[in-house]
Order: sequence, then C-alpha cells, then structure tokens
Amino acid sequence: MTAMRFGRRIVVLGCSLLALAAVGQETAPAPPAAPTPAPPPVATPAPTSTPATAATPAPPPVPVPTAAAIAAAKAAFVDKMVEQHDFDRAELAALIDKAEIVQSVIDTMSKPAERVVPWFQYRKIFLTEERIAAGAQFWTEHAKDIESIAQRYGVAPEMIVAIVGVETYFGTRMGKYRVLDALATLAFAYPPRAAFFSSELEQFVLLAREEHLDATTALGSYAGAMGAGQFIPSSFRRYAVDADDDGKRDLWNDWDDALGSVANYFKVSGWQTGKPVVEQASRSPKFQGPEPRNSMDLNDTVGSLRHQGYVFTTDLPLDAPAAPFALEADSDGFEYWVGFSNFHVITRYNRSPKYALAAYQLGQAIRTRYEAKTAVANEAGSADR
Ligand SMILES: [Ca+2]
Repeated sequence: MTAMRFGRRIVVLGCSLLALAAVGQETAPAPPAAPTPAPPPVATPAPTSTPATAATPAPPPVPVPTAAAIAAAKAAFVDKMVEQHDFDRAELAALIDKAEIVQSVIDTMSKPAERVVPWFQYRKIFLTEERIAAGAQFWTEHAKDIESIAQRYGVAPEMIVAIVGVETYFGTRMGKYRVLDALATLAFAYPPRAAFFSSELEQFVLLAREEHLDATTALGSYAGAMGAGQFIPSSFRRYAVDADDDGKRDLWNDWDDALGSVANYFKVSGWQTGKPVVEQASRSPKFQGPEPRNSMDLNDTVGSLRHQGYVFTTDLPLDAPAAPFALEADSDGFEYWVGFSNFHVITRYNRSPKYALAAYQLGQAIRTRYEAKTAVANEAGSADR
C-alpha cells in the first residue's frame, strides 16, 4: 500500500515524460508558492538514459488531425504572433510553413510511460563507472570554466557538472530533432499537449528573434529541449545567460553559457552556497510521523522531523526547512532521506526526488574522482620538479 502511494507520486524516468515533467502532470499536485519565484522544471534525462522497460499497456492512439486542421492551427498561430508580437506575417508564415510534422515525435510523446523505475534501479542508470569517469574527465577539460562559473553564481561545481551529465552526458547527446519541427508537431498535430507546446513554440520563435538564432537549424530533443542543460524555450528565454559576454546565449556550443545557465537556474531557484543538500535518515522505533509525500515542499523543519522520530545528522539549525522522502531500497523496504533547501532547488530542475538524489550522488561521485585525479596529477607534477 505504501509502495503504491509513493509510486504514484514519483515522476517516472524517460524521454517521453520530458514535457510531462515540464508541466508537472506526473507529479504530486503543484507545490505552493516557494519563497523565490519557482521556475518550471527544465527537462528530464535524455532519451539515451531511458531503461527499456515499457511494462504498461499502450494507451489508445491519439488521432492525428487532418492536413486542413493542421493548416488552420498553423494559420491561427501566425495570426496570434503577428497580433501579439508584431511579427512580419509573410516571414513568419514562411517559417512555420517549413515546420514538418514528424511522426516519431508523436510516437515518442504518446508511447506508454515507462514503468515507474524503483530508486535502486534508477540510481544505477546514472551512477555508472563510465558516467563518473566521463564526468571527471569533463571537469578536467573544463576546469577553468567550471570553477569560475561556480564561483560567480555561488553554486557547487559538482552540481553543475552532474546536471549536464544527467541531461546530455556532458553535452554529447543534446538531441537530433529540429526544435521547430518538434514543437510544431506537438503544437499542431498532437492535441493532448497542443496548448503547452503552442506556448513553447511561441517562446521559441521569440527566442530565435531575440538571439538571432536560425530557427530552421536549431536542434533539440523530441520535445524541443535545447543545449547541454536541455532548456525548453520558456526556460531558455528566462534563465539562460550570456556568461562570456559575447552578446549571445549559446547553450549548444559555448560552455560558459551552457554551464552558466545551469548555475543561474540554480541560483534563481534559491541555491545557498555551501549549505547541505540531503542526508540519509533512519526512523526511531518511536517514529510517529506521517508517511512522506515525496513532494519536496519543505513543509517541515530539521526540528519537526527529529520530533517525529527521524534520526539524521546535520549542522543546520532546528528551524531550517526540510522535507522527508522515501525511496525504494534494493531489499523490500525503503530508504529514508531528508532533503534541505538546496535539495528542493535541484527538484526545481526536475520535480522527481529520484532525479534530484541521483544528480546529487552523481555530483559527489564525480567530485571525489576529479579530486583524486587532480591530486595524482599534482603529485606527479611535484615529483617532476
Ligand atoms: Ca555567450
């Protein structure tokens, strides 16, 4: 019973849910207003990290609108953009006309949700030797950028590295669809998500105008998430930064911008420099709290959770905000965790506590590896001298 309750509240992993996560459909009810303006989650892991475990039966196929209906939807979109944002009608119509309806985008979006992957399996997808080693190598190659961005935004460098590691395998898997096609397909030919993706297409066209992007060549995921951190257009416009001051926010080719944008997203979401993120907890035999909702709403405090019977170590004061969560352990039971304010920030990137904990643990593992590598390199250096 408990497992079912947790299961429903946990975002399942998978590319088909990128956009679902983006509007919180698979998650617990929307959290109440956070102290800082809460940005929408950016994206979910890249398709490549999806386990092949489609266990749920396929939902009935969504009928694709007729060519005439698609043409009418395109025309209405152009009308709206001309009226609201002063686009040149002929130019915009020509652009939207170039958007192709891509069946594989619809198929990916409408395929059955991967079954809810329990934590002990989910963790193994991300915490692999290969990904940890690649992360340490990436950090070594981009050490100057990573350290200066971490310093400037006050965000832990290992979290910045971990996010691009989870999202795009350190920038190597940023998506192969034309963003224009992906968004137009979902806006005009996939009615269940048309409102959301029409809005993202609007944001994308505005973004292209502002950033002088070629809207016909920009690539992204099947749901239009872009760059190393997989920002959907609305997040790109709001949170991406031009970290190297070259007048352009380029999340595909410019590591300063890509890493700076992830760091900025964390900063805007309320990351507190140097503060703890999460601790594993046990429950005393006298535990008398409610089962965790895994909502990460920070409705509790360090003190209230200890009072309920959670046992965990932290230097944070008793009144520090905290939220308990429970994840499926390898054996039949649960692991209990207490997330603090900085953990909540990671869940702004993706609302799943599993995503946040995997990203955190990947960051810790990469940091340990990177520091060991650096120490060996320094020792070799001093031996040479
Ligand atoms: Ca730039």
